[in-house]
Amino acid sequence: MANSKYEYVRTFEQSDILLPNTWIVVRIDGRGFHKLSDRYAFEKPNDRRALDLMNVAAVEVLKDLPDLAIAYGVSDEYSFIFHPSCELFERRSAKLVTTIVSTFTAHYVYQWSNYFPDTPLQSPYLPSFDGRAVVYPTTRNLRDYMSWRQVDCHINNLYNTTFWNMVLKGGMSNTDAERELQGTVSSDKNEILFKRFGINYNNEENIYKKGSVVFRQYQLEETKAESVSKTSQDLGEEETAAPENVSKSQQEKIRKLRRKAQVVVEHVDITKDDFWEQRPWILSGKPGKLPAEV
Ligand code: DGT
Ligand code: MG
Ligand code: MG
Repeated sequence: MANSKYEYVRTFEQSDILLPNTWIVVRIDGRGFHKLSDRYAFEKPNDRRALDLMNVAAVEVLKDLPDLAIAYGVSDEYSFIFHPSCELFERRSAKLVTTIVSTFTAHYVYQWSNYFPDTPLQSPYLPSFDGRAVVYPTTRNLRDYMSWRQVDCHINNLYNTTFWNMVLKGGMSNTDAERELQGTVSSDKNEILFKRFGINYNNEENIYKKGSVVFRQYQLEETKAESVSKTSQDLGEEETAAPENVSKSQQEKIRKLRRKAQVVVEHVDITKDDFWEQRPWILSGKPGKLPAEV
């Protein structure tokens, strides 16, 4: 086919292929959710409906994209993780990010009325999300990224829980509460919560304290601590120099196996080894055993 004289404009396109053999993290974040949460009267500091809606949208994204290994969500953000072996969209950043952002937003809007039946969405106050992709070369880096988000969740939730109790139950002004909390450490906040409001922070719900982890469920494996035969190894870092060459048909087979697994949402600690050791399929990229039929 003859090229048209306009064809040259293609040469302006720039490659955005992400570094091979690295973990890809696509983090999306609600745009202007401070305003949106006011507009639709989200409960403070945590609105269970808003979090459940974020989670249901994330589950749909994982179902739609079997290449995703795991996702982690807190507040108005979600991180979606692709394994280093992922070749989806030839690892083109814009394709990966825009597909995740639009799939997530579509499901968020589609499901809105199930979670907020009394406050329908109204234009121009419509939810939208931005997104970016970052690559991490080692499994340690990826785990540190996940830990960073979960520790952030804890720090923010302890602060917000204390702040909103001081304002809503304690009758303080926003400025006074903010001033009093300046320079406090977590034990100070725990003490304010307990002494003034009779709240033991440890008893708060895990979804608020730990955020939400979304992954495919297979049979759990024993942890290293439980296993006496295994020697201690460091994080199971893959030592191969070259990316594993997986054929197209093998990739399709793995996708099919992944589609059979149930996608679950849990509110658990992902900073410790246990979570990852019990679910080796997340870091290995190889599907685990489906739970035995009952
Ligand atoms: P951005 O991301 O720069 O467009 O701006 P925002 O406004 O989305 O700010 P961000 O993402 O740093 O912070 C998230 C906002 O969303 C924060 O102001 C509180 C609000 N938000 C998220 N989840 C809840 C919730 O469960 N309840 C309430 N009341 N607000 C929430
Ligand atoms: Mg935001
Ligand atoms: Mg945010």
